[in-house]
Amino acid sequence: MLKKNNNLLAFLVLSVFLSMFIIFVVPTEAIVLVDENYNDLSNGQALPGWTVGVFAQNQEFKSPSMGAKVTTNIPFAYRDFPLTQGIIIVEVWMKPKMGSDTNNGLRLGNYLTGKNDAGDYNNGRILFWKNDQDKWWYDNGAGEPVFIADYDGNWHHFKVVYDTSTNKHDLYMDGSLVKTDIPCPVDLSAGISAVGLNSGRWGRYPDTTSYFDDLKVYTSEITVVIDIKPGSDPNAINPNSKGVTPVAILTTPELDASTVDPLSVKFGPAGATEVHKQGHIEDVDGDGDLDMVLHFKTQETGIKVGDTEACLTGKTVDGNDIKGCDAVVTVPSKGKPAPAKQNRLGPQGKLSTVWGKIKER
Ligand SMILES: [Ca+2]
Ligand SMILES: [Ca+2]
Ligand SMILES: [Ca+2]
Ligand SMILES: [Ca+2]
Repeated sequence: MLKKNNNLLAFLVLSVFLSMFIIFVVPTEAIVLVDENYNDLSNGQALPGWTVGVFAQNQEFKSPSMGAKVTTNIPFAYRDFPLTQGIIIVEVWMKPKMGSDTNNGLRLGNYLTGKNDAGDYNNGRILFWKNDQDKWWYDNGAGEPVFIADYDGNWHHFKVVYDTSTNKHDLYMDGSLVKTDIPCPVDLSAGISAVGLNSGRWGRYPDTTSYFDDLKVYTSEITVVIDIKPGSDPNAINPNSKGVTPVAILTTPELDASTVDPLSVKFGPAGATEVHKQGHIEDVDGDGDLDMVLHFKTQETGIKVGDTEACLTGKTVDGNDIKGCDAVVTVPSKGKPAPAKQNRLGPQGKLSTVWGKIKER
């Protein structure tokens, strides 16, 4: 009986873990800069790799059975990583202390101009926070707070998708987009090298206690497997056709195709968009999972006679960039595939894009 209960417990724990993993999976080929769940630390232990004011704790956690707490207001507690340019994604679960004595926010920055007297990076900025009125805010880039939501005292998931080439970021809360292209008042175009958290209002360290868990920092990269003209191989395309070309985005361990935003997808060198303004969800390759089929007007794709590959780009609903390519064989208007142009990639092409670039210190 005891063994049975243990098995049940293990199953429940595993189920909770897997459900979280599925919802907020890090793309497998991303460059991971920080990936911390604190599960293997001991209660009260100072977090390795951080400045002062953050500790492992077993009271509140999002992944079993340990989380972390931040107990410093000024300066923030910082976790450094290699200076990185490109698309940098930060994900974290946060559970701030309720009430008027606690602000709890997340800051990004770099070491390039050092730290101020208080110990915060000069070249850094708080991007969002819970304030002393128990409301969530983000900075509009001009130093003005913009209301996101009331704070209910529960755990919330935040995701920042920062593009150092534009110095803007997209912000997501609990998987929903809050705002795209939020400018940053400090210039982080040279790269980001630190994430910081704070908790409190009045004091320097130590101040009040807020909780966090499952902190991840990584660069954007999702490999998408697409199948141009599903079921056909080679993928013969007549660039002069007035018809449509179907393209399937296949579900893989790295991607649930149903999470792709069909309106964000562009196909071919000219970036054709979906004819029906929607994705069609079906198991197009018969492997038991649901894929997304999109249709593009062939003449809008920009595919030219002689092209041997066509690519698709887009975004998932929670903001990750996707890209995938597949082989094509163009046919002249009269009909047959041009000879000797084999589809060397087979029916399903594969290509990934690395957005991040790591600089050595
Ligand atoms: Ca944890
Ligand atoms: Ca095909
Ligand atoms: Ca599949
Ligand atoms: Ca499938």
